[in-house]
Amino acid sequence: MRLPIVTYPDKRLKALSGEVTVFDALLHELLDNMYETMIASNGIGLAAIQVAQPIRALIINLPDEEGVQHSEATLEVINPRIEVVEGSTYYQEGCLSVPGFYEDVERHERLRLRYQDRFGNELLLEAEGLLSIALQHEMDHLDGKLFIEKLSYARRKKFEKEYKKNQKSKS
Ligand code: Y12
Ligand code: CO
Repeated sequence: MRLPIVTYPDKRLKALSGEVTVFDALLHELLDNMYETMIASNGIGLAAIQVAQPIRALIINLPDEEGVQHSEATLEVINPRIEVVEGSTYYQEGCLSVPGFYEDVERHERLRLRYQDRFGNELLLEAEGLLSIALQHEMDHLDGKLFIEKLSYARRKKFEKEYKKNQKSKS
């Protein structure tokens, strides 16, 4: 089932999401619905809070070299903890909760992550490139942070101007 996406400036996006303690069918249904919602919206990453569920769960599905997203390539990340970070990189980010706005954001280039899968199994992941960036973007959602909060003062003003302009053109 496709779920409604919570968009800026909805206050729910500022919530600190709570640890997942129960790895049951309800969690699996939420993850499946998040996947359907993300793919239907042309997304590559989604955190549970973006569909109004304040739990520490996120999914990522990066396209292959031909730009195709395969369902079996979906990474489901529950209760992530970053252990080690290295380097710095910039990438033009977008977010399904901030539609129509893209901006360069600085992130760690590589990271090591401990997390759990949908069954509660503990896993370790070393990530770099786009996967590392996507993980950091989605993990920020778990702490109530949006990528626009990482922008410089000037770029944040640019965002606010564009946002107001878009709102006006809708009314
Ligand atoms: C690198 C940077 C950011 C991430 C986080 C995941 N972000 C997304 O999946 C964003 C997707 C997105 C899709 C949109 O829809 C279309 O392009 C059709 C969109 O909508 C508009 O711009 C109107 C906005 C964002 C992962 C890795
Ligand atoms: Co986002």
